[in-house]
Amino acid sequence: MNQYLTRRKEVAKTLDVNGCFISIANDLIVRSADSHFPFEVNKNFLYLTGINQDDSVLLIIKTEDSVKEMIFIKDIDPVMEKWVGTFLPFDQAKHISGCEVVLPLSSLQSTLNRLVTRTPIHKLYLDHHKNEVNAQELAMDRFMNKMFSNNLIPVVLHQHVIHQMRAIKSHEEVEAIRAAIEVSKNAFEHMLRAKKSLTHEQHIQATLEYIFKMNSASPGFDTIVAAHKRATILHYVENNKKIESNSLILVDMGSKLNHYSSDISRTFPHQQTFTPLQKKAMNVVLDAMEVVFKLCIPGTPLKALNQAVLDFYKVRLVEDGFIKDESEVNQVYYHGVSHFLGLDIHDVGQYDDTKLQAGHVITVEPGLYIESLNLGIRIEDNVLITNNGYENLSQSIMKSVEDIEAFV
Ligand SMILES: [Mn+2]
Repeated sequence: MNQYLTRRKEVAKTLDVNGCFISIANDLIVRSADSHFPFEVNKNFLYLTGINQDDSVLLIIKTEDSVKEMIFIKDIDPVMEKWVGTFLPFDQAKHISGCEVVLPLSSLQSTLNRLVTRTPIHKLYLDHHKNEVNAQELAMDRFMNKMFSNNLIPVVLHQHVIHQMRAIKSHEEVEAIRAAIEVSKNAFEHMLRAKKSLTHEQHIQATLEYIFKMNSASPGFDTIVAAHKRATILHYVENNKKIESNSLILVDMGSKLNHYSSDISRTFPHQQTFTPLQKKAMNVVLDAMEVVFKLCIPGTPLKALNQAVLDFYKVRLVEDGFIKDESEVNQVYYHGVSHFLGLDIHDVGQYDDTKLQAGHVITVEPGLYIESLNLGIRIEDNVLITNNGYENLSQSIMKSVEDIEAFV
């Protein structure tokens, strides 16, 4: 069965009778004058339909004796097609989504009116992703204001249901992530081979992203290339400084291929080899990864992974002389060790009180950041939780001191 159809059937099971689920693809956002930002599809909508076109709408309507699905896509506009390219044809939308009813967007309001009066709909289930109660206006807000401006039908938020589904990856999704990781691997190795001629952070970024592009991939997030003390800034994306000799370079990159992203961090020396201090610090972080890997089995609370890193650091960093007292750990390690990975980089899923399950794909990314030593290290792999443990999907991207020195 079409995977999108299967997923929609799962969503339908969670609706009450006379309920209508609504998911929309997002609209285009104006950049300036008549130009728009590149379209970014709502990943839940993509997950449920496979359709990647702005202004598309999915309705799932459940009544006493049936479930109806409808997808609305933009009416074909031959004039606009000459400017912006072909619109998704209706038969193709049907084929991709496995949904038999694909209608022009211009008929949406009348369809909604009919549903409300004749079905009748008693509850709207919205796929609405807000991070904060008063967050900026999103496409769903605009949609609801336009379509349901005087609405008295109760609304419930239903995005968490799709988020729970998305957290468990299918075989096809894991393969897609694997393919994205392969591109990041190629990019990293290609960049290391060219390293001698790359004198500035932006040269490294350009070299990595060149390989992404050559493999039909794109950056899933703004690539971070941070040398020297700039690597202690977690989301440093300026990437525009000359690289100091003897410094460490941190790259955090994620090629995105067919909508799925990898998220890989590696740290390597500007010269051919690490200094003894850099080597010592690298090995602390690499050992922290092993501590986390051991916990990557179904049933481990997600929170326990980061706690394990903190517990390990409290002993090891004091032992190795990087901090004087365990209370200083938070000054040299100040992010979480793990997040879900998938259609989004910080992928959806329940973060509080969740336990690892087979099918979760998470990052394992301990770091160590000591500004006074001009030292910022982050090493990040992408891990699939399996029935009895884990598979490190990015195992083959070199990360150890020995492997990197040997390679360059
Ligand atoms: Mn990450």
